[in-house]
Order: sequence, then structure tokens, then C-alpha cells
Amino acid sequence: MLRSTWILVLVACIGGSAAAQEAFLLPAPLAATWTDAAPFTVMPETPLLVPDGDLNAARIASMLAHLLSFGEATRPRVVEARAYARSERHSSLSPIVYDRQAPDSLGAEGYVLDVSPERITLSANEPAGWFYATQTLRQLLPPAVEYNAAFPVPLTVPSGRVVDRPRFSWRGMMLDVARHFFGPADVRRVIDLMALHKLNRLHLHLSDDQGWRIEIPGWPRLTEIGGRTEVGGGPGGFFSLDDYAALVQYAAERYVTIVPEIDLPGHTNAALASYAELNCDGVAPPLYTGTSVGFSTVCVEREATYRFVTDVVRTLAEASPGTYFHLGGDEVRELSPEQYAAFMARAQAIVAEYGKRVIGWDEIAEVELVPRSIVQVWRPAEAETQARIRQAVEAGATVVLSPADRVYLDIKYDASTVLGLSWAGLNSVRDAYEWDPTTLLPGVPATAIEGIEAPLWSETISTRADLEFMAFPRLAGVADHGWAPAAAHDWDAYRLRLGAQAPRWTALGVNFYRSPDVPWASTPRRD
Ligand code: TNX
Repeated sequence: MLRSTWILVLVACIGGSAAAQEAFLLPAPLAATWTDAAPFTVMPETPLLVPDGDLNAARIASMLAHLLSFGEATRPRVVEARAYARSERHSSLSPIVYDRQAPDSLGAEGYVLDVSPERITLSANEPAGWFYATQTLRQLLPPAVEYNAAFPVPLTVPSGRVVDRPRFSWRGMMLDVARHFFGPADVRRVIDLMALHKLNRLHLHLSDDQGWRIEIPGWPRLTEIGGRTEVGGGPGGFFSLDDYAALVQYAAERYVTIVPEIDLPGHTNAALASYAELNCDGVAPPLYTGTSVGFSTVCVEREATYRFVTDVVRTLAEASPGTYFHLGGDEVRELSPEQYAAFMARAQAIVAEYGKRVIGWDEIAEVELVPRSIVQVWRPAEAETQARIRQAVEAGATVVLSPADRVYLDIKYDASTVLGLSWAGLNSVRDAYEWDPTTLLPGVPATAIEGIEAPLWSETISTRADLEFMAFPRLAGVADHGWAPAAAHDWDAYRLRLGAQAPRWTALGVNFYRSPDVPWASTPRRD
């Protein structure tokens, strides 16, 4: 407490100077140093220089130019570096430079951000690193830039150097678009907010008992019937393949990989209601709009089921450039262990045939997995589950950590939270941050941990405002876990960094939960 109060005083008193800049970065970077040099001042004439012919750099720099706009007419120009060097008349302007020189040790997502009064340089090995350097630069700019309207000048960036790379490769969120449907605009909003905090996997839960949300050629009733409702009986909805392709592209431009999930063999009532032949008795059940789990399964003895799985996997594999296909596999109460294992063996083979890596909820650890599969750990630790997961890892699987009692975004913050569920207890902002990914699974080595993912199940969540309220601020804690070095993990320091995000989130219109555990900074004026 003493220490955090002291840091707070420091931030408040010397706001713009050397020691405090770190307080604005979330996730925390690997290393940052600040100097007493004057800040860099962004002007409407500031050129953004990119390597000649590099379309990725040009796209990322354009996003930054947009953020730095003093209105449409004065948007900073993105210019190819060589052409710029030839033109004398610009040479006195301090540029922002995207550069390819970065140490190999920073990998594909790492970067160096150098700020001096004369120049800002964003150096990376790969475009993803430029993108993350840009997000860091963004967090060093005044939050008012997010209003995307007139904002106070001068616009300054503190002088210093950030050297950064992520701790884990999988930094994810899952959105359940099946229990309640969220359309493309909502998904784009989620991607934007993920990208601000350097998250890079958006797992879309595209099917469940209450809805089928993706067009599959040859199976039109999946969306015509199965897509037509949701929990509570609302209208539902679905993504056409064009919608899906546009989302994949939007995500890719923000270095987010979409991970499609079709939950099988259970959680399938919407598909069963659409096609009678997927049911063992050949009778389609009615659509379901309640919130029970575990009551449905496709008929694992019928060949129609495997034609269905093949068409679904092929369609989504072709539409998803990422390397993953999520098979679900959770909460199947209507099959024997042998039936479950036999189905999973065939389903995994189909996923492998279409060139994707299998990921599934931790129940899949009970069956033999194809090499390099990923087990998404969600159930509260029980000895038997843990032993299964350990065995799967010994046989070559890796894990993504989604412990329900830590990172489920649909679990209530406290007893007074109106939205959400409480089957896994309560997840305060502090609970969601104060745990250690490397000790969650005894006997599983850190090298087998791909990373962390926070699921947002939507039984009780139906609007964008509700979604944001449950995701923020806890998703920021997941982002920090996924990116920041283990040594930076400290609740007292984190709650200050979290509080410092409030002005930016407010400027962006995020409906975040003002947890009393966090000293929220006040909001900037709009004018
Ligand atoms: C468990 S997590 C489920 C979901 C529910 C969720 C609610 C998992 C693999 N299955 O079907 O939506 O709890 O928190």
C-alpha cells in the first residue's frame, strides 16, 4: 500500500517527466528507459517514413497518421523513406520512422521504440512488431487523441526507449456469438480494443445449442433455422462467408488471428434442429433458447454426421488463414467415453486433413490427441483432470490457459454484479490478475504453455455495452499476463497502470466497470 501510494504521488506530481511514463503502458513492456531530454513534438507536417514499397509499414503508419490527425486536412503524410531523403525541402522536419533494424532476439512480435526530440524510430523484424510499437507509441500520446476530433496541441511524446517482446505467443479472448449473436460491427470493436493491448487471438465460439452462426455451403438450414434464435428467444443472426472473410481481414490488419470454433459433438442443438439426419432417431428437436448445457450430441454412429463435420471443417479451414481449428469437445453427457473417443478420433483426422492444428476444451485430454494439439484448460483444478492434462502434454500437446475462476469474463465481479454467472465463484479485477500461469498446472513445464485466453460466454450478455462492462477492465489483466515479463507482475503497480487507462478508454467510449480496487484517473476534456 505504502509503495503504491508513493508511485501514485510520483505520477501525479511529475506527470510528464522521466520516471513515470511506464505508468501509461499496458501491457507492461520488457524494458523501458526515459531520459530528461525534451519530448518529441508531433506537428501536422510531421512525416511518417516507411521503407520503400513496404505495404505493411504503409498501412500501419496510416493508422498512426489517422490517430495523429489534426482533422482531415492536416493528417500527417506517410512517405517512402528514399523518396523523402531526396527531397531537400523537408529535411528540417523531425520524422517518425518505421525501420527494419531490430535485434533477432525480439522475434516476430517484438520491437524497439526510440523517442528523441529529433526523431521517433519504430524498429521491428516483422510487421507485427511495428504494429505493437505503434500501440506503445499510442499509449504514450495524450488519451484525448482517441476522440478523433480536435484535441489540444502541442502533441508530445516523452523521450526514451522501449525494448519489448511478448512473454507468451497466445494472448487471447473468446467471444460466444452463439448464445447471443454479436454482429460484424461488435466483433470489429472487440478486435480494436484487443489490439490496443497487444492481444492476438480472437476465438469465435460460432455454434452452440442456442444458435449456429456461420454460413456453410450445402447446409443452408444451419443458418436459416439454426441461426434464427438465441438465448431468451431473440432474433439471433449469423455471419455470411463474406462477413467472415471481412472479419478475418480486419483482424489480420491488427495482427489478430481468428480461431474458429464449432463445438462438437455436444452443444449442437441448433444443428440438430436444422438437420434431422444428424440425430440418431432421425427426428429434429425444437430450437432451444434456455441456458442448460450437456443435453445434446450429434449422432456419432451415422455417416451423415461425418459428411457434416467434413463440410464444416473444410469451409472454415479455407476461410481461416490461421493455423487453428477449435473442435469444442466440452460437456458431453449423452455419450459413453468410448463413443466420445471414437468421434474425436475421426473429427481430429478431418481437421488434420484440412491442414489445421486441433484445439479443444480440456475434456479432449481424455482421448488420444493428434500431435501438436492444444488443450484449452478451463475447469477448476481437480486431481484427475490435471493428471489427464499432464499426460497429454507428455505426449506432445501444449496448453492455453483459461481457468474459469480467474479469467472467465462472464463470471460476476462481485455479488452485486447484475450481469454474468457465478458457478465458478466471483472474479474480481484483482483475482483476474493475481495468479501465476506457470504454477496453475503442476508438472506442466512453462515451455508447454502457449499462453492465456479469456472467454466471454454470452448467456447473460446481449449488448455491446454489457460485453464491454464484463470484459473491461479484466481483459487488460489478461493482456498484461500474456505480454508483460513475469518480473513485472505486481498488483500494486498494475492497479496504477490500470487506473491510468481510464482516460483513454473513456475517450474511446468503452463502458468499463469502475472497480473500487483501482485508482481511476480522471477523464480528459473533449474540447
Ligand atoms: C461452461 S467453458 C461452458 C460453457 C458455458 C460457460 C459459462 C466451457 C467449455 N463450457 O458452455 O457457457 O461454462 O460460464
